[in-house]
Amino acid sequence: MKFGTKAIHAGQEPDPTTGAVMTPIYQTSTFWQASPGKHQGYAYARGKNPTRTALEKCLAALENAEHGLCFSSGMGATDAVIKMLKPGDEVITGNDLYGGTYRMFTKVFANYGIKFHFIDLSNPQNIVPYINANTKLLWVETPTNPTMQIVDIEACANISKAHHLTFAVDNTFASPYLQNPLALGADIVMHSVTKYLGGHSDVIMGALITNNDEIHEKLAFIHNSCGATPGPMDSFLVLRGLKTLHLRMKAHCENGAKVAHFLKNHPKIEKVYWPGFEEHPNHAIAKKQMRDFGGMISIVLKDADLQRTFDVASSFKVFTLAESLGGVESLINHPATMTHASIPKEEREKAGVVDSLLRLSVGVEDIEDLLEDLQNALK
Ligand code: P1T
Repeated sequence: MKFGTKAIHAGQEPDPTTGAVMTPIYQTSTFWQASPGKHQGYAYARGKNPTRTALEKCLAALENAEHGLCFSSGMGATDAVIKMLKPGDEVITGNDLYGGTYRMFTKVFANYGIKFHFIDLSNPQNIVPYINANTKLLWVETPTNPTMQIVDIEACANISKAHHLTFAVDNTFASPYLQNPLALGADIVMHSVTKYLGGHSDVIMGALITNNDEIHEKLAFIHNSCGATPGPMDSFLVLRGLKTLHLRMKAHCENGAKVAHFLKNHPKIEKVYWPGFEEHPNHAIAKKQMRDFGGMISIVLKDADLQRTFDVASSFKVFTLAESLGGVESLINHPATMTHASIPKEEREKAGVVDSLLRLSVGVEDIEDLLEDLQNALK
């Protein structure tokens, strides 16, 4: 089955009791047992709920994978991956990450004796000197949030295999429409489902997808034991959102390319981060591992102090100033004070997340309105 057909149908059969074509919202915490342990596959909804099962199957299908698990947020999903580790274990990851991921690694799990190395992954060979006998996990975001660095997934997978590391990719910015890390050798794909998969800025959810039975068993155990599981209503909303994922992503990519080219020639802009430009340092890798370049773009304003940056960010009429991304509506965000505020200034500036950087999530509105809004806000 092709991608769009799977987005609409995978994991979803007409309801066996009523024939309902859409998967019902099974709003129940528990399930009847004929005698102790004798149930119809569902016992207690933290462990399993039929609406969530349909969604997990659909998400796994979109990554061409065997197993999917949905979590109550993207952070909940990341948390479960790190909980596979033990005190003393080490993780290698990028130096440009979603601020919440950086915060969890440095402020939560560092206290449990797990060591994190934040390094420049634009050349995967940079990983090798950091590997030692304690290194267990390579955690990669690509494209990165917010500077749109591209990390070579296949090269990272080869290094991980050679050194017996588990390799996880946060595929949030690309979505499975643009990139399938498991096919390139990753062990785990993580998604903030909140973003493109949900697609309508009305749900917080995360997912972990894998083809490795052993990893899936470990993650499923943590999922049920620690309990960061989403409810059936949210699962239904994402199933509904997924039905247009392929249509939305096409439109995000088209609008994203037009906005990126418009901004590139704008006199008030110093720099545009978008992997579709030929001069992007890893454009060739982006072309190799992604089907298109997406709707996420970051810009650095020319000669702008914090006040000027705030003034620009607040003057949009169509783009909404808000955290998050990947919904049908265009959003603008100031990473330094919003999504990446928990990263110390010196750290974030090493990756280019300066005070004059703004991040755009280009939505699927009419392109003329988006370009006019940008033109007016950048005056
Ligand atoms: O918000 P949540 O569903 O918990 O997902 C966390 C997360 C994980 N990974 C990436 C790459 C992300 O961008 C996010 C969430 N990001 C934002 C809210 C943001 O505006 O960047």
